[in-house]
Amino acid sequence: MMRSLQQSLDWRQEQITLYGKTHDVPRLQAWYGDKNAGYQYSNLSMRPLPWSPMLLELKQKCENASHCSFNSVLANLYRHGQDGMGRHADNEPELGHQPVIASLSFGETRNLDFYRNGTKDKVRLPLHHGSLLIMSGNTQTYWQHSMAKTKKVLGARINLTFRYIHEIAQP
Ligand SMILES: O=C(O)CCC(=O)C(=O)O
Ligand SMILES: [Mn+2]
Repeated sequence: MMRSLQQSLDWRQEQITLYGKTHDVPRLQAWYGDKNAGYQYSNLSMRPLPWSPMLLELKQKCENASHCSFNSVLANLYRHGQDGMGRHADNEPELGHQPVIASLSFGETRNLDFYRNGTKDKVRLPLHHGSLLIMSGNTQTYWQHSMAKTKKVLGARINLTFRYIHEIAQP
């Protein structure tokens, strides 16, 4: 599964602009989903790639396990220990109130750290090959999460986060 996702997904290097400087994000990403599960940012519309049979099969398994339905998946490829993800909450308006996010991990075990807003509380979850993490309820309201980089020499990890993207009214 790991090999086949690594070879078959359409991995892209996204960039981010911070304080006027453009950087590569420290991982590769791919976004798949239903045609109407896109975002609209002013005059820019972002469309997911169409589902592959393997992603649809994994989506079905996550739906069965979570009793929720999903219309898109954001895939992350952490190539080595120097790839990671900064602290954030998945709280975009398109995800709606109390979103359910089903997160599948493959390959190298990496730690997902959760930080309780306004406190020093931190919970470290090692995410092993084949594990399913379901974030739901108030997780995105009261917690942020991040995947720290590490100097350890590590192999690749793939993470699939299945989400339901709502169509939102445009201003
Ligand atoms: O790689 C992970 O386990 C976390 C990914 C994540 O937080 C995200 O895609 O929003
Ligand atoms: Mn996240």
